[in-house]
Amino acid sequence: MWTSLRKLLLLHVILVGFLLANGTEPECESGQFQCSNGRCIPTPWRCDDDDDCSDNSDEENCHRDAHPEESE
Ligand SMILES: [Ca+2]
Repeated sequence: MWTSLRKLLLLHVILVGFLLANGTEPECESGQFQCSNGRCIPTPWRCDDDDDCSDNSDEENCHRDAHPEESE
């Protein structure tokens, strides 16, 4: 009885630790860009003239040299 309780407690600690590790650090994986609102998008989506972050942060600080066909 005591051992099963300890097992349950250990499982609980592992589960909570897992959830905390995932919940408190919203870092993006490699190859992803993190928006100002914490959302992760694939890096190629950055500076593609499409608001993927919903706050347009992926379209900020872009060097607009990639569209030579656009008329000024
Ligand atoms: Ca975009």
